[in-house]
Amino acid sequence: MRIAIGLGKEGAEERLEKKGVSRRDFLKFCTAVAVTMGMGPVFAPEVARALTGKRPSVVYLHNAECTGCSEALLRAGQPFIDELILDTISLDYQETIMAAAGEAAEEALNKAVENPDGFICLVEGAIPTALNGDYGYVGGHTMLDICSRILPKAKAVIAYGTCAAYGGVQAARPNPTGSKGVNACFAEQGVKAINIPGCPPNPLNIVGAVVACLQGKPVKLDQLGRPLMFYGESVHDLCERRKHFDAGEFAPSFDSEEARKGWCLYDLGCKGPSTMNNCPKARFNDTNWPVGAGHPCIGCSEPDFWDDMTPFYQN
Ligand code: FSX
Ligand code: SF4
Ligand code: F3S
Repeated sequence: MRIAIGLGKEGAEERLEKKGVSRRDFLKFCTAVAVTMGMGPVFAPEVARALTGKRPSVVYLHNAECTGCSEALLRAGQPFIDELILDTISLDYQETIMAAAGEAAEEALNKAVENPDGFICLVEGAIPTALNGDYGYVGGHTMLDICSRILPKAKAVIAYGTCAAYGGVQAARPNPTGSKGVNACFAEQGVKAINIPGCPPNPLNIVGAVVACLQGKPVKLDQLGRPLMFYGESVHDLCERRKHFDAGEFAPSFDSEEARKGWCLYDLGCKGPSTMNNCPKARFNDTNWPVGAGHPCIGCSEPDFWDDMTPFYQN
């Protein structure tokens, strides 16, 4: 059966095919996004339409971080996720991957921000606020200044990664750089970012959030600004080892027969019970997730996890 996905008059389907993304692969990816968004596979055509309609202007800002979030997105298993993101949105500014440098890059940023149709801003990394932002510069401007100039003008702001959402490793005690997440920094300027935490987050969650923005649908958030469609359940409640937890079967060591048999990793430090995320369902690269691979959850999508969830291998 041929499913009408209505890829629009702009020829997005052709553009993707030229880059080696078949219609079938694209639809499979849209199905995974729709399922992750909790809408079910039948909504794949709707996701496809959102991703291939009018190309929205996107500005992607980097702050204090390891850039693992970008890597997770660009190295995702689906060979086309980068094509999809880079081709079907108009990524007007991205410091890590853009060809432009120096003044040309600055100009690209200014132009994108003045786009009369507006722009979506993705933010990666925490914002160093101590010493008036002196701990982090891009192109001669502090990250603090850049974000406070750009974010209030965006149609939507998405804080991608635990660092952008809550400060992450940069904000770990004693936090000499005064690093903070986007909402902690800019709420007073009217910024209300959607948080997609994880260190790094699952790319399906960021694509799902972008799709929701493109569809203009209200995104229901929890008290920590995370979309309930991705962060509404705990890792523990979704975990495939949960039956062993309930039966009191705990692996005594990483290299034990019990660990291999799928027993619960709680005694080895697993923080799944206090972590809200969909990792067991939305596996990374459609392959696996930490606990599935035999490593305890370290709570990487929770605020202050470097302080509150450590030591990682004890409970
Ligand atoms: Fe943070 Fe992203 Fe962890 Fe790294 O940039 S969420 S340190 S994976 O890369 O911000
Ligand atoms: Fe919960 Fe972790 Fe045990 Fe899974 S391995 S059931 S997340 S404590
Ligand atoms: Fe992070 Fe735990 Fe998922 S460590 S990737 S929230 S399983």
